[in-house]
Amino acid sequence: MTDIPRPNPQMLGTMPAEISVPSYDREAVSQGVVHLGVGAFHRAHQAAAFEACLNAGDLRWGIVGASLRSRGVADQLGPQDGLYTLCVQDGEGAQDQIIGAIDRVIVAPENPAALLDALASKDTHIVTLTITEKGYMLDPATGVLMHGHDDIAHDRTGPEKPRTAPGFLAKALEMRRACNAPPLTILSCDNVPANGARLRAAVTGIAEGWDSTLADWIGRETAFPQTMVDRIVPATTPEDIAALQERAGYEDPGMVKTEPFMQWVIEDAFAGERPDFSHVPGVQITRSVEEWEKAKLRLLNGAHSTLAYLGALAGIEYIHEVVARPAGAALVEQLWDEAQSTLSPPAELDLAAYRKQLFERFANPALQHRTKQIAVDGSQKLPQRLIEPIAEFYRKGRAPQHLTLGVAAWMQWVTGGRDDGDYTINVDDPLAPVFERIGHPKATVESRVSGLLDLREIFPAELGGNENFRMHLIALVRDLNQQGASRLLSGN
Ligand code: CS2
Repeated sequence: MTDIPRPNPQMLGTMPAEISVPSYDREAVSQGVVHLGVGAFHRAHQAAAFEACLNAGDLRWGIVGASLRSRGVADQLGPQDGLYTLCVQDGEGAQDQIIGAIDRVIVAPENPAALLDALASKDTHIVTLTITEKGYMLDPATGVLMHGHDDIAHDRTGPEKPRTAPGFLAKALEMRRACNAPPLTILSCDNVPANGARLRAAVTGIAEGWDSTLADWIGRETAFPQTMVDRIVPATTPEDIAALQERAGYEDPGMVKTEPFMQWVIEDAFAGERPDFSHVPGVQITRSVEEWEKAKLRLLNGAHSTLAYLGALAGIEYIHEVVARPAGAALVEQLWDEAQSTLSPPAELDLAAYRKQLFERFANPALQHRTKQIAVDGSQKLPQRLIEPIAEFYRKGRAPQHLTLGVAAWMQWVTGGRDDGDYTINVDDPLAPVFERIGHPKATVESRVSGLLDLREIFPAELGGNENFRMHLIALVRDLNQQGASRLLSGN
């Protein structure tokens, strides 16, 4: 039996033509980018955009990746010299590309000094982040830094070994000031509203605890443009790795699978050197990102969360299966009608075409995007996806039906205990212990709904204390509790 090879630099010259490989000399690349949170999303999104710049001959944009928690990605990519396969899957087949942009992966808890050095290096011009909503250490409803959190309290002492992304950035900026490094652009690439401004607030919130002149210097010298990122990237499964091995002849545990669609809208507010993104499909540089972001969060992510909670409660494994049901498809359109009425889209964004394309993306059967994957971390996601548009409805004296159903499904998921098939629900969320208390075995629907509405980190007072909203949710959660979510999705 011969050993199955892993991706490696020697194999790049002999790849079959169907698999594209880096067209540049990897040895000649300098690392202009440091990325925090080198998970699947980064590898399918920003890394693919920087790879396009490298393939176009601009060799400043190699990436140093960092994991802030586990060493999983370092273990996958280390033996592969940073190489991995991006598999773009539509209903028809897969398009495989070996990406060479990632030079190495640093595991921050094991080697914080290496990460600080990379962030402070004069070659580094751009830092990108995909650390998920909870990585910002901000109160989800208000965006204020969580001063009470142990890791923030630790990082505010100015330690040599920070623990959080804002802590690493503040420390590295202090080092850059000391060595006169060129201005840095820090691009938050998470689905967080006003992500640039929020990250700036988190980083300066830490720095000003040590030295107020540092916070001022960061304000002057560092750019935190707002961005909107979009690409559906389901978790890679052992079956995906086996299928790639079957067609390509190598084993790549670092592979990522995604859809053809990709969008990255970046505010035109860089501080120093930047790549020429004009030739990279899907990347747009624009003066204002806000309305793009709102449209994406409320249409794509709002529908995603609603379908995920209802689907997961009903025991439906994948998003494409939820929208394949006529009742699931109808629900998406009704929810979009409500969400769309809260938007003021930019002139270039044709919402009818956007919705049509989005529906096709949800329906892509090749992606196998798990409802339970999207159901993770709802406390961090719901405010911007569903709760803000609902609050806007109530401010105008109207009560939205379908957006509220999304919140009710989440409430049932986090405090109902069991799904329609009577399986125990495993809630994955930073607030899971709080949800467990609220959803204790003797809790009534009323007490569950009221307990959740009292959480000010999720519901602003104007909604949490709104009696009409509470009654509406109680009716919806009671229905889900008694009749199940399957009934809603089967249309009976
Ligand atoms: C999803 C997003 O898991 C989730 O919460 O809604 O990751 C979604 O797939 C991306 O935002 C698409 O760009």
